[in-house]
Amino acid sequence: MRKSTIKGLRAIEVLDSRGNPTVRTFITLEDGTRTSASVPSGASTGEYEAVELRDGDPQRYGGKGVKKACANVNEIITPELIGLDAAEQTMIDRLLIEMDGTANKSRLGANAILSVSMAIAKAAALSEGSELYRYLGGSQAVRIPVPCMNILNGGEHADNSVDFQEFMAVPHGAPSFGEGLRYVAETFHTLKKILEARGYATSVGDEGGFAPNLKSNEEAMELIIEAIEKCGYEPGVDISIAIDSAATSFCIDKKGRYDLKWSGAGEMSSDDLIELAQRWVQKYPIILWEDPLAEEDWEGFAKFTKTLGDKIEVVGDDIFVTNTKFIRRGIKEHTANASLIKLNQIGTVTETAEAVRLCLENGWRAFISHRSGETADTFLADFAVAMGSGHLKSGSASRSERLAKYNRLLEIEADLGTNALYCWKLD
Ligand code: 2PG
Ligand code: MG
Repeated sequence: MRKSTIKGLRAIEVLDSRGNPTVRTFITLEDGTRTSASVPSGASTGEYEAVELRDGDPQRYGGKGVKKACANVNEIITPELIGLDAAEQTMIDRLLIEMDGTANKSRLGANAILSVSMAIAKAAALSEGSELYRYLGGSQAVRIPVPCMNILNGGEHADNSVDFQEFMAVPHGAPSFGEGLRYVAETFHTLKKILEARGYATSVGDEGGFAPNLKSNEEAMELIIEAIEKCGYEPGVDISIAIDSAATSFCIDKKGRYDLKWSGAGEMSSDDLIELAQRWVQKYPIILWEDPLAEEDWEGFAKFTKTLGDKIEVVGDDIFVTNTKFIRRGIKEHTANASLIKLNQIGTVTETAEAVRLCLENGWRAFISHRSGETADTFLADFAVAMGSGHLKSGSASRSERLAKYNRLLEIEADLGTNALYCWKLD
């Protein structure tokens, strides 16, 4: 029997950063290795994401309990996995997919499956005495991602007047990850002072960014640029801005009509939003724009990419849901030039890695992402380094579940020493 043979698995219901139930799975190997993995949960979810199994019992957590998903790990998955070698990640992930048997993991639940898939990877790395990033990525795993720090929140992640969900500070001009993190953490603190001075609230949204009631979406850009400059950094050189519109959350219908309801700016078409983006890209140091249009607006998305794709990174999140089927279509139709990558949108480590590879092999970028509902699990940080995708978003410089990932990246950078690579461009 190999020392990394799976001896036991056990899932329990724990709470995420929003106080909603999620799945944590503990794993034990023959050699005594013991670890656990917890899955995150989104708010602005894509329609075709793998299914997060919730109990639907109104008596518990408003129906959001995950007892069934835990029972699926404990009663259905565990008996099949005991005795298998945790080092066989791909084989075990394939088995999990087969056991579920549905296209969207709705039988066992993607939350159940992913917690097991992640726990297996963590345990195998520990058993081997390897750091997780190295176990998953091999000796090539030396690229630390540029931290895209979401310092201002809107849309469904906040209770304010800003339509676009995330405004991120991107320290691509920094010499190292640690310095980059410092640049954007300082920007975050300076932004707080600017907001205070203008009488705006400095409470934070789900991902730890500020969530003030601004007069317009554009004011968010102005304030961030002011913060960058006040810190002594040059916008566009040291720090640029990335936006996640999360446009599915303000799309009215499948005809490409949108309602900027939070700011009260009113209805807009895909073309109007593309024009707005063109103006903003000309005026502001924007480096990346995620979900500028809704998940069903493939045509608008392609038009957006045709207009701005040579200037900025255009990322599809809800539209691709980390699913190679949709990413493949996107590559063929020039829908975007990058995909967001979220482990729980697809449900296994192997499939997520496949989605990243598909992007990179086709000249696309892959933007590794947390969810708005998170736990202290730092799997994501190691995964980002293993995949060498060059950038990651894990929220702001507040809320420990966000900083846990950034802090883990500091650890990895220290571990890699002079081998660590930090660069926005992949070539
Ligand atoms: C997004 C994510 C993470 P959520 O839209 O990119 O920032 O949000 O987890 O709510 O889908
Ligand atoms: Mg998004």
